[in-house]
Amino acid sequence: MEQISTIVAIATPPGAGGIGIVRLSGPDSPAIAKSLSGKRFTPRHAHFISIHDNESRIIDQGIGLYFKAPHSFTGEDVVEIQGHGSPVALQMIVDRCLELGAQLARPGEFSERAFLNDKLDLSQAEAIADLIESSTESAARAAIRSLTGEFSQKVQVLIDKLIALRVFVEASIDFPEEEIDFLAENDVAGRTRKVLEEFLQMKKLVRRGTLLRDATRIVLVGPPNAGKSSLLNALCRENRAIVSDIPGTTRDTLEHPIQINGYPVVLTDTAGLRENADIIEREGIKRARLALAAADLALVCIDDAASDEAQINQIIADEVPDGLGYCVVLNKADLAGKKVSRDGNRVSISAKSGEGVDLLCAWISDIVGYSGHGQGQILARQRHLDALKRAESHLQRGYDGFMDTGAGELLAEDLHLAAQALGEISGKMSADDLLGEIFGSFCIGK
Ligand SMILES: Nc1nc2c(ncn2[C@@H]2O[C@H](COP(=O)(O)OP(=O)(O)OP(=O)(O)O)[C@@H](O)[C@H]2O)c(=O)[nH]1
Ligand SMILES: [Mg+2]
Repeated sequence: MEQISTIVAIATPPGAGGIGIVRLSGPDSPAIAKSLSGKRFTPRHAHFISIHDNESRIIDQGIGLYFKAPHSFTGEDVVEIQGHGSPVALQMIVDRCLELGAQLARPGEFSERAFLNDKLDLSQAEAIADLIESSTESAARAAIRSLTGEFSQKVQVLIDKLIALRVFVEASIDFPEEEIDFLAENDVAGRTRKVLEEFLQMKKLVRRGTLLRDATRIVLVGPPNAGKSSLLNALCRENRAIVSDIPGTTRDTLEHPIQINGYPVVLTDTAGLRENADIIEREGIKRARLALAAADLALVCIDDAASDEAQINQIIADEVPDGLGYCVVLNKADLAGKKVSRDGNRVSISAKSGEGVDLLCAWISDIVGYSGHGQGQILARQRHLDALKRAESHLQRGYDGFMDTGAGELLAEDLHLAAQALGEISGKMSADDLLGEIFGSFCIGK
């Protein structure tokens, strides 16, 4: 059997702080703690300790804690040394632990061990990383829900339904004559359809969950002087970009993160698009188009007092990449003598006064799927959505085949594959390389 190593890392963020924590996990943790401090740690007791180097000189003083296996984060013997938050002293403690036989932890190795010891499933481990990195309150709340297992439970319910359906389908293959009523074909089809509907709901939830994690990139484009920079300022509620009545004011692209309904968004202001620009502006326009190519959504900003329908259509045809969602922001409603309003993907506003900006935010929320209350919202990753989609396509294929041929065998196999794909979310059926990929993206000490 492979010997389990004892790992060590600084668990607190880099830099100086009031307290810094060195974390050890593995069978040698208590012995290393004893060598460091000269004390034998009692589980779940706070010990005041002096930490010594190999020549018995004091490196630091602090608190030592011992969490005996399996009652620890990783499920192994864990020791935490809370020293003063001096990066140098913390590194000396780590070095001393290495001398005493510990190994430096890889990024995410503590969480990986927690997963391998069944302390967390995969989506919970990911939720820890997401909680630490969350940029909005909604994301943090959703991460906590995923962390406490709400997401895993929902996935498990679906897996259980797939398994129950498979048992039912296989029974109908094995006993086609005996219980013909109970195992009527319609029943199999009806039940499969029901599960497919539940996949739809789950997909919505998970898609919203991925949006919470990854900011939506919204790019503001349009002719010079249309009011793009004014709109950026209105959306961020601060004077971020230079505004002037000279066309061609903005050259560089300018990014600013904001929240809409608690969801993270990154806005990008760009140079006004026009022919006959000077060399610097041309570079700006090139950058605007690059930003647009990487955007999730475009706000096409138009001066409503100075443009006609043909010009609006022209700029959309010329500049908005195929398939990219966009909103025509008819700006300067005050000058055009119009009321602020929202009609389809056209929103009439006045960026200068801020009137109508709420209508635009509502449009963005609706399009991107931010609307609806955050209750029950979980945090999810693209990986989860991919697994869900794969599971759904197995189920759909099985259903279509069953409707065509009435053959339960293929449906049963597809149900099995669907459950397996879903199992990747919690990691109960994941390949090793997938695990390495996921935990490798964590930071050290986690
Ligand atoms: N009356 C009125 N003026 C506006 C409105 N929005 C912007 N402006 C004015 O229009 C002018 C251009 O605004 P900017 O925000 O700099 O326009 P821009 O699209 O960023 O321009 P470039 O950076 O040159 O491409 C400024 O004088 C703004 O004060 C509005 O809603 N109403
Ligand atoms: Mg500008």
